[in-house]
Amino acid sequence: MEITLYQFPAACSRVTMNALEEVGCDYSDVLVNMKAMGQTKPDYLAINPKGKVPTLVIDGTILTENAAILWTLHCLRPEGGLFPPTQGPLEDHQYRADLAWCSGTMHPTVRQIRMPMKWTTGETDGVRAHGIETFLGDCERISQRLAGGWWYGTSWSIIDTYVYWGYSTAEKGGFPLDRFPALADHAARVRARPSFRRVIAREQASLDMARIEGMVL
Ligand SMILES: N[C@@H](CCC(=O)N[C@@H](CS)C(=O)NCC(=O)O)C(=O)O
Repeated sequence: MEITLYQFPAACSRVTMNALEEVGCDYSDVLVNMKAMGQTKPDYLAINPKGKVPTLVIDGTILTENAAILWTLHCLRPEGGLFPPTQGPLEDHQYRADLAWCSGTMHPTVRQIRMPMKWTTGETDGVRAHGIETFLGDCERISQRLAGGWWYGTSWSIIDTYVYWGYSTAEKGGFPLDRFPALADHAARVRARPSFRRVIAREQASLDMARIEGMVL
């Protein structure tokens, strides 16, 4: 399989890259320079007309939407460990519901906090404050959910990286993550995973290469 990931370091494409690293796929990655609005340029819109990362291209088939991409990777490599093994579609439903929650509910709330200007043509303080209030409740529930160690108890899943991406991005937008010690502990364990370390190294390498090529980031 020929796989290409269109990504921007620290964006939600980080979750897709972690999934690729975890299942052990060979892939190339292309940096979409979101600092220069590269996601809105015609060459990228020709690949993903929605103008978002991630985009994953597998043997010429274009996949968008993190939740759908992650589920597809799980279906392609069920032994890859993105989700714990289950008995069938009814049990699997919870995994799809959790992916849908991450992308459809958590992600927009996080963006309200980190990029409030995308949510209003007016002042941003109220938008961010509302996002923080919503996410405080989410982080209570995420903390409870992690009581067994990981989102699904004793074994890591890609949902752990997804919620990690959510709360770590919110923190960059001023969210008081220090109120949630369980998340600090979880964050350290997500970051310690070899697959995640490879993601950080690979994102950094893509930034270094882009700068060498003269891209302003
Ligand atoms: N629904 C999409 C959202 C992806 C998304 O919002 N990606 C952000 C980066 S985290 C992006 O590309 N933002 C660019 C923009 O909004 O202009 C998904 O879940 O994949």
